[in-house]
Amino acid sequence: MTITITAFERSPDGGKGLARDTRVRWALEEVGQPYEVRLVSFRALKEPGHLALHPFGQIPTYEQGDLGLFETGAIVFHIAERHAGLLPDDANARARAITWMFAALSTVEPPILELGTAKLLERDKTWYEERLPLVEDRVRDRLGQLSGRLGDADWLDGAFSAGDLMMVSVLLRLKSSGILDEYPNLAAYVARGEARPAYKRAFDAQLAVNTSKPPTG
Ligand code: GTB
Repeated sequence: MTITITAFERSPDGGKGLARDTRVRWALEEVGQPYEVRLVSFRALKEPGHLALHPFGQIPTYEQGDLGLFETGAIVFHIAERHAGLLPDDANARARAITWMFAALSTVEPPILELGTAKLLERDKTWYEERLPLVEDRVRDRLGQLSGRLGDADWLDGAFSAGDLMMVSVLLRLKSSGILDEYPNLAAYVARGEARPAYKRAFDAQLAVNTSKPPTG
């Protein structure tokens, strides 16, 4: 049965791969599953057709047969559970890999999103300059802890897993901030993720969408 995901018709990042369809594309590439992409405009995201699939009117979504999913955590977990390549066979190692997926989304991503929101939406506030270092330090707190845990390992827990896929995807958002480079082992970890052939295919696929001729109408 065909897998169809949704992505922005035009991502605001112009194809830097930061919109969350990239992590779903990456997971599908890692497990070797072909997929189709339905491109959605910002207007269509909030229309009933899309809201029936995604209650919050966002991308990405995942459809296969009569299954419809939203939330990248749930989507990547579903892909990893059904196809070999993203979760270890050993039950305890599998549970730990899933733990890292949750850690990426619940513990590491929130301060990174907060930093992005501050820079995007709060620059004109009188308190912006005062608040920004506090927000940056909350990101540094998490990166320091993560860096300590990763140490000089290639991946978070043995072989590359869905936990790494999610953690690298979350950290990629920091690349332009310079903060990631304060943690050389994390910068190298992200670079290892980006060097994976499956990531490159996913990145190129979203780039092609965002650099093609603008949609008409
Ligand atoms: N928790 C959800 C998940 O993990 O699936 C979050 C999904 C989400 O935030 N989707 C965003 C969306 O659809 C796109 S990825 N937003 C439209 C809306 O809410 O109306 C977030 C995103 C967008 C753009 C960039 N960028 O251009 O740099 C980066 C990330």
